Amino acid sequence: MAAPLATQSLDAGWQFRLAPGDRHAAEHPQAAQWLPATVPGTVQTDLMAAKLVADPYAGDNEAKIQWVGLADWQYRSSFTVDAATLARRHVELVFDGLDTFADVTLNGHKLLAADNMFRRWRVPAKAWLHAGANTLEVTLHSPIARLQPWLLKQPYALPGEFDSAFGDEPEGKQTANYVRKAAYQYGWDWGPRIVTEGIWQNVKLESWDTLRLAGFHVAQPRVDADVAQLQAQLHVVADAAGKAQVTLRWRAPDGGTQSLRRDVALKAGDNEVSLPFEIAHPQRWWPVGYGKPNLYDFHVDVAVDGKTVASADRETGLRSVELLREKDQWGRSFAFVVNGVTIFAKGANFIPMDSFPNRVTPARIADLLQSARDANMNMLRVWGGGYYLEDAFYAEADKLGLMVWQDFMFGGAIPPYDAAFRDNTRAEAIQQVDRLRDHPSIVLWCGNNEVETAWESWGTSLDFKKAQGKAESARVEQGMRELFDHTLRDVVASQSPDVPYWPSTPSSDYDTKANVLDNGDYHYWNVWSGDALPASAYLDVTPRFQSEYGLQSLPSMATLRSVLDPSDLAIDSPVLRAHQKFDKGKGNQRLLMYVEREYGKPKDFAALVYLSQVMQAEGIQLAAEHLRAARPQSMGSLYWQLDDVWPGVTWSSVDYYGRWKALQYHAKRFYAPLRVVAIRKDGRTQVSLVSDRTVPLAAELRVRVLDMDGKTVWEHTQPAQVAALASTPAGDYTDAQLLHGADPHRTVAVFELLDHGKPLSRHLVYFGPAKDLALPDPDLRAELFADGRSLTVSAKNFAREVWVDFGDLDASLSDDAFDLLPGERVTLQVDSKADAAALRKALQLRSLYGATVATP
Ligand code: BMA
Repeated sequence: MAAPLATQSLDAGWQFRLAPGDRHAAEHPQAAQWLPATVPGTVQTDLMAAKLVADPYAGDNEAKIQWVGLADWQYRSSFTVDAATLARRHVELVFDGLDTFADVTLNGHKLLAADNMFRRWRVPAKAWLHAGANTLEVTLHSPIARLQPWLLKQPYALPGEFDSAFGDEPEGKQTANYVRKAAYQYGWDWGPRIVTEGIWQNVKLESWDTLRLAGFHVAQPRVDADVAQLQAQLHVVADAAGKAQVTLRWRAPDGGTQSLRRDVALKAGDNEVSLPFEIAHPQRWWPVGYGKPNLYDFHVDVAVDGKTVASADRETGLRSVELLREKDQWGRSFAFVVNGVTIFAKGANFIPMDSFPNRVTPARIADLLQSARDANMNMLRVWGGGYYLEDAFYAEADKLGLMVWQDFMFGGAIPPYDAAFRDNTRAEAIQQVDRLRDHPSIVLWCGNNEVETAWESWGTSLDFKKAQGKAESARVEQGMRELFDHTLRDVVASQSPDVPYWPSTPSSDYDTKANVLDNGDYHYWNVWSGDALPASAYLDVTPRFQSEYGLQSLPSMATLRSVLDPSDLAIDSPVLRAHQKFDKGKGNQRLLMYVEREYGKPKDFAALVYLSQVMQAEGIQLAAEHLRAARPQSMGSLYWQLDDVWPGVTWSSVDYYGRWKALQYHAKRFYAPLRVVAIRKDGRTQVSLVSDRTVPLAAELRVRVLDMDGKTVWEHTQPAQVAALASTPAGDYTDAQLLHGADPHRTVAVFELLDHGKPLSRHLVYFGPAKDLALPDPDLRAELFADGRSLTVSAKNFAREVWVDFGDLDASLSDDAFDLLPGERVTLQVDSKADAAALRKALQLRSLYGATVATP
């Protein structure tokens, strides 16, 4: 009479209101009445839907939603249970995620007190259920209000991240350190403070009799070209001791199928069942650029007495991953090796795509990851101040061949050292690693973001050590060591031993202090933050792997207009300032400084938007190419940051709506598998041919020096051997050698990599900062083809950073933010819902010429 596990979704029919007695009822009486709730969801999004709070992304509304995260909320739902369900031996209530401090009662009986946003909760419910209507209630406590009275009584508060801008927490007394909840929601330097509460994942009732399949994993202890030695690992919870038959079937990427069957003996309770097997000549998963991202489909059935009672599916890719930590002439390396190939990691850091995780749809994820892939990235780092992402993210990364560096969720705050906090984190880590470990895209588990370096060097930690003394500081430090060097490392070693662990970013894995150039990974912030050095300072650092560095820019006018009134479109307007979180809103002045220092004074606000993106794109390009050219000393470039949490002024290259900034187009070129890099420093230009291809290429290098009006000063072509997986030096020129006496302000050097005459990659070099160049009027022209699907752009004279857009009409272009040599014409593909007439009307063209007031 064995029947399979039955699942009853409890996502429907929820209502919510302010918890009875909450002090916010006086000011928000409507929120004290029962309102429809969306599960999975948040209180904030439901209040928006009920029109009781305004969109916090618009104008300066962020301030007006703060009360929500300071209030306690109550959810309730009524659901029906039938007699058949109640007749099952086990009925369990499962919350895939509660945000965060939640008391759950079923028909008035207290079932659960949850305290970790990142955990799944499963509780036996049969004893409290009855046939017919049942009532489930969830009370959510404001995480700030819950912890603050306790924290204010403590001898100290641990060093935290960003102080609240809204006065709800005293400076330096941050509750966020003490709770397992997404840190960015407390406000970050690129996003608003919106402390969500709610039932943020699915709720269900699961009923079963003989056994439940609690886990299914395909471990890959050894994968190479000849063989994959695998282990199907099943976690079976059995009602009683007995026998079961396990059948494993799989479909290879080429469609071939295989299966194996095994009888197993189960004891009552938890059983770990392991089935070793091999696949000869596996069709391995490769990161993009190195082969196909092949995926196998695995399916398992567990049967009792010939009847299947539990099944599960896993899609996974077979690959080996190693973190290369070799001692060499530069110190100790940090490089990813996948299937034996040492890979230069090219990509960016990923932050949560929304303040409200429930608004992040698989379609938005797919679009964003496609943008990353289209920009020739091969790695994204899921930053530790957010949340462990939805399955769709990793599934999409698997499919696209994007590697994922996965942080555990610690954003930079110093964690408490008590054992209960550590146990809570361990439970979270086991669940999350178990959920994600079959994704071949995940190539690194990393303990935290910047906790090590925060403790070693941030002002707040240095002050803490002074104030609290040696003994207490040693206790705090030991707690972190325990958590990041042992607890999380051990979880990865037991749950995902095929993937490397790294305790923090940046780190040297405790060889030395964190954030050093010669060992481990490195975050470089002395450009933009720190001393606000010009982008040229990127050339002065050559770490083993640069996992963070960034420059801000404004998002497009269309994006700004979506949240700002026309009168707010000024760099110093209070509302634009509310959308700039760096240095308590002072970031807009920093941005202006970076633009003016390099390019001059923008002619108007629209020109500033454009110039800020050009500044960001050219600056990051310099750093990324410097790192690529420095291979193998450097083996990675992940700039800060790929995406946005809201329409704000930030370091992103793709904005909240998915619109590409100039940087994303530049990335597509500077991360291309074959790239000619020409870097000019102190009057010398060094040329490197960078290749991520696994085979060498016999090509040509053409050097042309052009007058900006079109005259060729000189030109030279030579054969060039582009070595595989390498950066090959290909020239070293003084300015005098390039210029041949030409005017440095009106001359540009063009370096091109040619394959049988066809340009594969091109790099321009200028002989001075942008603001000193005497750019000619390029006489730009654009013509849209009748079908509105392609566009030609041409320039009579040299044009730098040509930017084509269609105002508020959305259109993706095959290229943008490009240079045109004198007389050059390019054809771009246009993808838009708008028709040709509308596009033609909205078309705008700009370039550096005329963008500043100083240009003639
Ligand atoms: C880093 C990150 C983030 C931060 C970014 C920009 O150090 O780890 O915490 O948002 O810089 O300042």
